[in-house]
Amino acid sequence: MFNLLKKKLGSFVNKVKKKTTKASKESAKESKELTPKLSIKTKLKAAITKQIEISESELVPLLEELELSLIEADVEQNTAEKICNEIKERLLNKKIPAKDVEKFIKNEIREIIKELISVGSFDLIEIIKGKKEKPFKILFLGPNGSGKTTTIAKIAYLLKERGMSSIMAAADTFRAASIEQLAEHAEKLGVRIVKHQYNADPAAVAFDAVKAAEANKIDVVLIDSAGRQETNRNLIEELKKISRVVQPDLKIFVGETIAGQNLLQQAREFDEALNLDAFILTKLDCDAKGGTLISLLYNLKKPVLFIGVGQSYEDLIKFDEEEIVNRII
Ligand SMILES: Nc1nc2c(ncn2[C@@H]2O[C@H](COP(=O)(O)OP(=O)(O)OP(=O)(O)O)[C@@H](O)[C@H]2O)c(=O)[nH]1
Ligand SMILES: [Mg+2]
Repeated sequence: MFNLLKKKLGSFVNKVKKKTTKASKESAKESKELTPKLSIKTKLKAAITKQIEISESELVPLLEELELSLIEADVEQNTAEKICNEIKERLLNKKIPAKDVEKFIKNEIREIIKELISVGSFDLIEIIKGKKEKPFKILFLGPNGSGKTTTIAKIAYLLKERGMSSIMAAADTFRAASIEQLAEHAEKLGVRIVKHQYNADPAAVAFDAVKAAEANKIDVVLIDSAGRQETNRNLIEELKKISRVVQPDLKIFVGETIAGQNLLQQAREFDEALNLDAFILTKLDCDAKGGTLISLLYNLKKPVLFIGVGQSYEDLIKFDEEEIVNRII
């Protein structure tokens, strides 16, 4: 009896401890004010001119703090450093109103980051509608487990909502149960699917899906592909072959926001081999801070078409750079 009580009390204490450390971590995050420590000389000048110019020595600690915040939010390390250097160049010796310095600087930083990651996106539905000859062909590719198959189902759902037809190509003939997984989505969504046997040539599956779309006047072909543990050479060759055979209108990289620092490297390798057109990033609902998006946009300069925020078909939202930057700063 006593032991049980002790056990219960112990777990209660642990829970409280966890909560308070979480709370103190959060307040530590909140206490990152990004406030420059102004020198007496700057303050005096401000009192007279109502403006300040932040010197390098005042700016450096603030930028160190910012770099840390970016890395904590999963921005890739070199990218965080480059962004901070850029901010330093732009803020150094800039005339700032002496009132609300902190608010002004935070806004400036937000605006600079937004500008650095702005790549000009496009609307997928508009682009599809804009193509004269049907079908519009999209190849989805990316690392293992990143959400390619689920995202294809979400896109098929979206197209249906917008009154467009689609057909799925089960061109992941590699992973066990991948064909059944896609077929299940196709059935639920009432969408056609083209599939072959496991280990069949993925390019042949994609080719047949395009032919079926042409014969049946289907608007869009959604081509699934295999993922591997790393960007394995065979996979890259396989994807290149699909690309050669069906000439997709878009090659979309599907990556997970929770992949953290690795994501940029993965996307770079796929991009070098296949010349990507756009990204869809998944799992932003899984406690991801979103810094991975900043790294991709800053370095690869390709639009992010959608963000995955859950496992249901509706959980696909348009990317909003404002919201991502606000999540981080
Ligand atoms: N929470 C959440 N889960 C997601 C999201 N997108 C995909 N998933 C889940 O992630 C897991 C992997 O998704 P898949 O669609 O099978 O990923 P894949 O890239 O096709 O995987 P492979 O075919 O093995 O390379 C599944 O359990 C999905 O339900 C998302 O936006 N949020
Ligand atoms: Mg898959």
